[in-house]
Amino acid sequence: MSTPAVRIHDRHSSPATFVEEVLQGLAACPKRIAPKYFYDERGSRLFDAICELPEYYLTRTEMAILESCAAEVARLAGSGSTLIELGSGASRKIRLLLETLRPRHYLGVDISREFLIESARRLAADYPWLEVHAACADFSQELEVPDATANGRRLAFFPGSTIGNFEPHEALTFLQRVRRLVQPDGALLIGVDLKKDPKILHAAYNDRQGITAAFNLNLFERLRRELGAELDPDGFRHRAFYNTLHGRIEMHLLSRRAQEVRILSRRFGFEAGESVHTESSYKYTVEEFRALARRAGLWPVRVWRDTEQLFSVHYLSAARTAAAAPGSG
Ligand code: AVJ
Repeated sequence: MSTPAVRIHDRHSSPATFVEEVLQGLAACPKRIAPKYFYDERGSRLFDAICELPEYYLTRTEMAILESCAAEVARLAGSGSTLIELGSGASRKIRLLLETLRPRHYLGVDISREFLIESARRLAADYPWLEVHAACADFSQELEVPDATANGRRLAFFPGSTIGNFEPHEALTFLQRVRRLVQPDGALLIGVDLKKDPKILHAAYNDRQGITAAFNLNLFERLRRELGAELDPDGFRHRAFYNTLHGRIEMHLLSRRAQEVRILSRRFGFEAGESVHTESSYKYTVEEFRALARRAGLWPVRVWRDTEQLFSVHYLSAARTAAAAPGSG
């Protein structure tokens, strides 16, 4: 059997950026590295394993919601559209929508190139009627669609509560960018984790099997593998907690002792207990998120939640529609 056709479109995000950001982030106070760098191939696989964890309710809850709202999304979006999945990863969630939605084009956008292409190939093999495109891009930059998909109404899909990784002002910028990407008649379907009992949140980011810890620590493994960093991974441990004031989970790599890390002849001193902030995962109430979306010019049309109110999926329209009138959804 021939390899299914996937059209690949590369964007920026050169390896130089990784080095530069790491050196800059470790020189900063407090130290930090952006969570987008978790997702090399090993990191992407570890993240897939996280999604299967009993404590990590996000993935299965969102998938159940998507299953139950697919028909309504199809009705709102119409068929023959261009479906743009942002941060597509393993592209499992999109499968819940494809049969019902019947888009003409699918465009997967992700920073992890090999992983992206592999999943796009599988999609193309499983949905022969679909035109599959893959764009390797860092969506903290301006988003564009390849010319081949330029026609047709656009529905962006941003699942997994990845929006939570952005600081609120960055989330606003990102939503504005998505609005430019999908307009004039497009929409965004987005998964957003909800504020809830911190105990549930804490467990989700401190799983008993230590997969989240391995995922977090893989960032330092990457520094060793890719940048030749001199760094003792056993000298650091995973730390995750809910910051109530900011409404976010924070992940850190915590130094167990005073030590030094060397990368390309630069030295970074750590005190015992000092950490590198590797991720923030913001949680929103439905109203908080709607307010943010409106500020970006995206109009809340519908929201779906699970019965336990753990997770939300919002359908936001770039144009004010009858369905988006105040009080609906
Ligand atoms: C992919 C950003 C949604 O914040 O829950 C999972 C990443 N980090 N476990 C999240 C993650 C630790 C995840 N997001």
